[in-house]
Amino acid sequence: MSKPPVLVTGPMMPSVTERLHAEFEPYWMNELDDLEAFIAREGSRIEAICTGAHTGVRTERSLIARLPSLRIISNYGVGYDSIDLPEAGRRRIVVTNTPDVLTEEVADTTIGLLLMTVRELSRAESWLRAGQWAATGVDYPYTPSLRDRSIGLVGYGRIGKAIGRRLEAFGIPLSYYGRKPQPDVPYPFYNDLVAMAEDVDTLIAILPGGPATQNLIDARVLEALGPNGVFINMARGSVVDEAALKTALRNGTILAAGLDVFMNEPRIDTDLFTIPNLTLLPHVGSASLHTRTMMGNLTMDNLMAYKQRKPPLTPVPETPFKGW
Ligand code: 8YV
Repeated sequence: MSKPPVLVTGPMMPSVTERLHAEFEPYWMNELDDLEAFIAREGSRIEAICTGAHTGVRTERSLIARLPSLRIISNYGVGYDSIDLPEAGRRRIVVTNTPDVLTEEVADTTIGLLLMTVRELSRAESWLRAGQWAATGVDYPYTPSLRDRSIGLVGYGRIGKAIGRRLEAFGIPLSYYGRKPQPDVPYPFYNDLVAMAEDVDTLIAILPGGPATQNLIDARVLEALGPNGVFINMARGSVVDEAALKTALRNGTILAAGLDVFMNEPRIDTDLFTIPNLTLLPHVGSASLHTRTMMGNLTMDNLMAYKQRKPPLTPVPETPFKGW
């Protein structure tokens, strides 16, 4: 069977790289000296794109437009906000993602980041490692607690529900925000984020990025969350107004924040490093070997489905499969 040419937008994990070489003719964008020259030479042959949020490359209309044979964009990740969906849909290019296989991992990491942020766990460890315990002989200062909190889930999809299940076991009252209420959910529903922020003291963002959610968490929401407020972002950097968040943390408008996602990853705003009441993770929500291996397998299985002219396993709803 011939090997379809695939444009890969950046480095992939070894299991994906191996399968790309075995089954396809891969071209790594990050290794190309001259993308324009490559597209002029090979663009008309490219049938597939393999991409992921970690590559930092946006699959924009301008790129898609120059690949006339493109049939599938296989995304390593559940979020696909870096892909121009209207253009893919118009061209009947199928976009696939990796739902479900990362749900529980991201929910686990969310609980970790929440605890790190509220109980200041990484600050306490840094204090210990810096010799402060021995030098001062006093205990680390008492921290805020999860015990007296109520949490609003900003987004209640698959991962939001997995986070909710964990927080229920913690005995924490929950609310959720979305476009419309979901059936059989026992928690209060809000379609007004400022109203939910007024009623809870902790927000966890776990909803898709993209134009519809751009800067959803803005100065008004942070103001409503208030001086005991904690904000956790597991979604995309674009869902929060980062400048407003920095101001809110510095002014005490809210108490603390924990971020796993940022604008301009991986070259994020280094000013964030100077804010003490901010806990930072380098976009590791799903990044265990176990889960990333499953995501890599699904990314490749979708590409293989194209190669074998079978239906894709996990097309996104915006680009339904209608035949290759
Ligand atoms: C990415 C993620 O897949 O799934 C997502 O949407 O944000 C991550 O798990 C990761 O950045 C690799 O591209």
